[in-house]
Amino acid sequence: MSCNPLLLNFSLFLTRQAISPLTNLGPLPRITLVIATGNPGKFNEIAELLHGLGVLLLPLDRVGPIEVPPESGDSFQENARRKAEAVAQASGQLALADDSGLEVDALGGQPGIRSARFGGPQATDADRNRLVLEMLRGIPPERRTARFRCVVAIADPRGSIRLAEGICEGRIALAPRGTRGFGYDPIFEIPSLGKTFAEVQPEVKNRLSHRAKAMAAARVILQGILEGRA
Ligand code: ITT
Repeated sequence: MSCNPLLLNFSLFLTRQAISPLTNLGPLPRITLVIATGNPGKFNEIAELLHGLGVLLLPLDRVGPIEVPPESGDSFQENARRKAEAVAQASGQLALADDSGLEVDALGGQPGIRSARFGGPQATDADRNRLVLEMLRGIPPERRTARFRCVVAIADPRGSIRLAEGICEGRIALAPRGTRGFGYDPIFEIPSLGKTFAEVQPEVKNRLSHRAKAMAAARVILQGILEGRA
């Protein structure tokens, strides 16, 4: 039995728009986006920052084993682009990758693009925080300026790539404080709040952070894709 493609398209359109009478669930998301990160802290923040956009988010481990290339580029842009492209190619889906890190002025911008590997492959977040504090020993608060930088890449399996960037200025605390967040959050202080990112509620970090700024621009890009403009 053949099916009229116009009817099929129309019923798909209805399925996507309507509330399901069977389950009472709302409209189906119109696009699927693979979040190309192995870092659960990042995934949770990205999911929160894309809330309400109507996009189905797939964690990397739900699209099968995909080899993400090593971060061997010499910029956040390059690394984000490589991760997103590799995942879009391997999954056949739109993919979003985030490459981010901490730049400490008194350390000449370190750890920078090596943020995830700072202190060696076995180092934990706590080890990396201790290392940064150790390297800044004796440096007064006014010279402990730093920023988080985040570059988000959105790759289409057909090869198009879009980038967005966000920066959050702050300074390195004298000791770790707080238990929320991940990575360098316990030592990254927002001067206007007098608190580290690990001391504030997730909503506050998601309003001020480098990732929040990059994802605000990424939302506009995704909105364009949803509306067929990009
Ligand atoms: P993926 O590459 O799988 O996404 P990753 O942790 O290796 O995960 P990056 O290479 O981008 O990610 O490294 C970024 C590192 O910078 C991350 O491991 C943290 O240590 C730190 N970082 C980035 N954003 C942060 C944030 O919002 N709060 C605290 N630390 C952050």
